[in-house]
Amino acid sequence: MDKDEILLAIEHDRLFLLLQPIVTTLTRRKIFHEGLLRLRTQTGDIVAASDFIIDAERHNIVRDVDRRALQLAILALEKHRGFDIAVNISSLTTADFSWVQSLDELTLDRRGVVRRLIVEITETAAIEDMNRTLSFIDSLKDLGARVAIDDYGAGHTNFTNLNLFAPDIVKIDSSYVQRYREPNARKFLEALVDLSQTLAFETVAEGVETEACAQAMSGLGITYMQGYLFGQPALPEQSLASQNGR
Ligand code: G
Ligand code: MN
Repeated sequence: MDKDEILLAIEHDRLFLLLQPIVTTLTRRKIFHEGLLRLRTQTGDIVAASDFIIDAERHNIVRDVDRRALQLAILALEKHRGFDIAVNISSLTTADFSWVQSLDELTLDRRGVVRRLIVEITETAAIEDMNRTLSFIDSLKDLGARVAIDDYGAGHTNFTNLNLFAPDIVKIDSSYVQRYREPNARKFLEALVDLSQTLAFETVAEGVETEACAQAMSGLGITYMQGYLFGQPALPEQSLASQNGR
């Protein structure tokens, strides 16, 4: 996608968030939602974040996209009280303190909103520059936001990093979740749940599509589940119609 198409979409309010529910494993109550960014083109096509973020990075405008996504999340948090939202940031933003500054500025007079925000950082981005990531995470926590490590297990997984990052939540990559029957995946899931108790983080199983998988996650002691079994990404009004909240 070319640069102007993305910039115009930001300017003309054609970026929007779909929300996908995340439920507790024990009661299947919706507890928070992941905001998934979409772009509506001039001709009305809908493009998923994964299909234009790379272009935004290449054109050096991913900052603008991530700042807009943050704005949209804050607007949604204000409009729909009683539940929390997780936003994704690109790997470049993981080292961008001006994004944290935007969060600070956008929420100056409403700090309660920040406590309902979870920032998802992918493991691969997080380990690119450890020191920078650690201070980025610190500054988010200082503001009262929570931090989730996204797609955990998709990269070069290293349990030591989790100790350093001290995340609030670890989201387990769907590749491990969906292979729960295989001994290797199972061992990984068990070890991670063990570690979650030692390091006091919560866990999300991503990509839960079947009841059998949900039962397995429950048996393992995973805290939350996300996936098509519980809801597709949908417009906030739709997604929240059946919400439970906190
Ligand atoms: O990288 P991240 O985990 O933020 O990506 C979430 C993506 O996974 C979204 O594009 C979302 O639509 C997709 N997704 C959500 N639930 C499921 C699921 O149950 N199965 C599959 N295959 N994809 C899912
Ligand atoms: Mn995510």
